[in-house]
Amino acid sequence: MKIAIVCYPTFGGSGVVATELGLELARRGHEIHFITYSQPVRLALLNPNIHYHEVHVPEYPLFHYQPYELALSSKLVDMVKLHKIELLHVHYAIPHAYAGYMAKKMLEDEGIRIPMVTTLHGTDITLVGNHPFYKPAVCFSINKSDVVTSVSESLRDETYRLFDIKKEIVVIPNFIEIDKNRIDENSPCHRSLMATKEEKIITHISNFRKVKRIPDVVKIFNEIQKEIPSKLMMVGDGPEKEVAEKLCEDLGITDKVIFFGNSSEIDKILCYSDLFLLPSETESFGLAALEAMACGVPIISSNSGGLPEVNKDGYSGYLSDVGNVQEMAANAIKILSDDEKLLTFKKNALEASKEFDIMNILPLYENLYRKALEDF
Ligand code: GMT
Repeated sequence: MKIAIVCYPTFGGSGVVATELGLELARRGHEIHFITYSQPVRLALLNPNIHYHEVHVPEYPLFHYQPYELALSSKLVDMVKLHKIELLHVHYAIPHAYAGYMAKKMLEDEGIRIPMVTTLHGTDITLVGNHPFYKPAVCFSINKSDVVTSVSESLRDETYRLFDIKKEIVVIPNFIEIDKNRIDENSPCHRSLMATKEEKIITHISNFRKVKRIPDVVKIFNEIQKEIPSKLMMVGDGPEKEVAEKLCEDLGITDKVIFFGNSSEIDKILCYSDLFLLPSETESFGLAALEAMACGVPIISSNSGGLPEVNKDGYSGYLSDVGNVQEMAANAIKILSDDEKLLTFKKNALEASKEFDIMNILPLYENLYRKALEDF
């Protein structure tokens, strides 16, 4: 199949999922065209089936806001015609589903019909899309998509609750390439660079937005380090990073916390991590948690959104109510203070991640595309 993938090219989960999906589809012989405003961070163009088309938005002083949707839909029209693309798969409803629908309509005017699959990822529904200024356009473009998928049951239910959706929403969970992430016993882990033998390593990876409850990460760690010698690895960047740095200073734990910034080598950090913290306010899935689990790292998370579908309470880690820092810290200490228990949780985390192996999930997308093309 010839498929165009529209996504955000950043470190965010939706862009990562879209890129990994495209890469695996290309390995399986499909022709994949990424259409976005810069090269996706995880995209290596080393496969003849992968094409990348950049959307340029010319700056014009009249515009207070440059019209990206217009440039994207025009680019989609041009690329579909030039490469005879058969299907559009847009990740993150805003503004991709809207621009995709406009492209479909423009193509229809020229006698070209093409189905559009929209994948909902989370904040496009729960935080941003739900804002009254966007809601009518988001609802419209979801209803106008030919196929709609969501990355968890929780997100599907939230979408039905928040919007007047008339279409079936198919749940296809996020995925991971298990083999790639499995810990290689022979490769050096560089644990000794980060902590002493006695210290446990706790990790958090995110875009440091408010929704991730970054101060809770620091507060949970603060409780842990009182009981267990440990270090906290903070990976990623965003508006709450300075807040976290300040809090570490106030709590007198700066020497125990390392801020890495954005990294494309998270597997290397996860390989020496003992525990992963994700106390988010809401999380449609929690791809970062799944990536940690695939590296054998247990999860202490909130129980909001789709997190219970990924992190199995009492098995791959523990779930607590949002904001219950004391319980999260107590559960972390319970796992970390007993080496045998820690080992069991590490094995369980890896085991639980296998449900989301790309080899199980990718055929679901392939079948969905085939059906979309047949029904169209
Ligand atoms: O919040 C993030 O981590 C970024 C955001 C995005 O749009 O890229 O992530 C959302 O999509 C991911 C991939 O499907 C999910 O794993 C995240 O849970 C989801 N984030 C939220 O729902 C807050």
